[in-house]
Amino acid sequence: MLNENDYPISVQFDFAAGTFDPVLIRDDRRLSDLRMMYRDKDAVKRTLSCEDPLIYELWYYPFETSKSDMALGVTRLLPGKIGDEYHMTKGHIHERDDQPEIYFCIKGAGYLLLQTSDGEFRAEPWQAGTISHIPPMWAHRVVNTADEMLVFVASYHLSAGHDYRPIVDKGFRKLVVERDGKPTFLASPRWE
Ligand code: M6P
Ligand code: ZN
Repeated sequence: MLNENDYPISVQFDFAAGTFDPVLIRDDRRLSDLRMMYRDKDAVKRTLSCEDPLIYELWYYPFETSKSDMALGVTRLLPGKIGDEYHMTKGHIHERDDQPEIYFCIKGAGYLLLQTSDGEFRAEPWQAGTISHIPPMWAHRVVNTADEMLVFVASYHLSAGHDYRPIVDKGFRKLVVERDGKPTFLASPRWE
């Protein structure tokens, strides 16, 4: 017997705008939400003393049925840097260790950073059209290294859960910073 949440739903994605309609939940992440993630604490302080810039927008549509759940998320990551470090998502690992995710880069360019709790690290170069599978047990973060907005679509089970603690505590092994106008990987001092 189907209940009212068990029927198919479609939303319409606008590729040029990087938005979809209808959207059920919208959330903003500002520098104050990411202050622990950036290396240059003086740059964070200096910026926050005059403004709290928007780093990314999250657009969600949770599909919850009587048997399962799945989320559609669209992340809109603005171009820019804090100090010399590019704008990025906070990054998280799933609370459930059997839960993967798909990320699909629609617009812009940058990197998907992936890391296990043992410190295995990968950086997947991203451009519009790249689709990445994030296996279970890999923390994930997206970095925008271009001068336009980076938009990606995510799909995952809502039951996966978001754990931000390992990222706040130690961060990723590599920081993505600008050197001579180009994105460069820097070993994080927190891993040395
Ligand atoms: C994607 C999904 C979401 C995540 C968002 C931003 O849309 O992975 O689950 O919340 O990106 O990433 P973060 O939570 O690390 O800031
Ligand atoms: Zn995830």
